[in-house]
Amino acid sequence: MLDLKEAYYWMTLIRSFEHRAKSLYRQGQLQGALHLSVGQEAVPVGVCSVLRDDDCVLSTHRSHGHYLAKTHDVEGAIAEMLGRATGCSKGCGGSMHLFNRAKGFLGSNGIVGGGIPIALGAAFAHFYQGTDGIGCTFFGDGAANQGTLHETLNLAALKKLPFLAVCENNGIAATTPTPVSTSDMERTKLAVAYGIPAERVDGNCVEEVAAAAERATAHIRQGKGPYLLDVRTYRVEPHCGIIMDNRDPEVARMWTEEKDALKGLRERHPEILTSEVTSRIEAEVAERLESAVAAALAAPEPELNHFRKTFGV
Ligand SMILES: Cc1ncc(C[n+]2csc(CCOP(=O)(O)OP(=O)(O)O)c2C)c(N)n1
Repeated sequence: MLDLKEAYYWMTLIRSFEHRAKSLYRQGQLQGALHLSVGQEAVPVGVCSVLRDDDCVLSTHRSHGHYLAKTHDVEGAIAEMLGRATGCSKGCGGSMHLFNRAKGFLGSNGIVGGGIPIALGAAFAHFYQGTDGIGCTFFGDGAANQGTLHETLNLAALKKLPFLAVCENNGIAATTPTPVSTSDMERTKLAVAYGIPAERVDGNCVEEVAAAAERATAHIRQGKGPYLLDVRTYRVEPHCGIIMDNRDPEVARMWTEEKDALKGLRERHPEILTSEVTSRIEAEVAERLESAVAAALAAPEPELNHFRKTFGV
């Protein structure tokens, strides 16, 4: 059963984290590419609410929300993005290379579709070890056109592997709207082709995402094989900080105002998420985030020796 206050906390934290990362980027404190997931917070929070530490998650280039929802490691994430030795990848990875083995986060990935077969490997590991753990991958609708997804779904179905595929279907890949690149928007059909059960989910409703993820993980943990979720959502920010697109302003307004995930959650549960409760959560989030940023900025950069040992140079 989804804890609504907990879900509100993490969705608020992810959104604030993204806004803070954007301001650090603009100040020149944060190096490299920055892919923000503002608007999509309900997807990782809903899915990860039913995952355990021993379940493995593989992510994408747009990974901050996935990392935070799976690990709750705010401090390690911001330090990593600021290139500090205290970061979750020791400051050597940055935004697209977050990693936390203890919490089952086996990496962000700058290669579109790159995390999908790695999650299959994690599913194989659980299968061989005889556990009821899961290999889960998030991927975009653009990545769903990569051959790697089809190869992975085939093998996962063939071997009945504990594999959960979560398509974050935000309707656009970089600046290309999905209908321009994709013959059929209905991603559940990809799974049906391999005999894998699949559901289409409202990705801006965290309760719906969590309920679908609960059905999926129950199926997988019973040894019945893989499951796919086609989660419909909307990316509010441009693809990579600066790359603008020509999306319909009316559609953008609908998603950001009417269908906003945080606003919807508040409105559906006014008796639990009272203004007192949400204000307290927002204050706690702001305080935690600012102290994480301050600690990261005060932390040392990785030593050159560490790079030498890691990369052999
Ligand atoms: C194999 C590969 N091809 C192209 C790119 C360039 N690229 C980076 S993000 C992106 C769009 C991905 O879209 P989608 O999978 O829908 O994810 P979203 O950005 O919407 O989260 C592209 C084409 C890449 N990083 N890797």
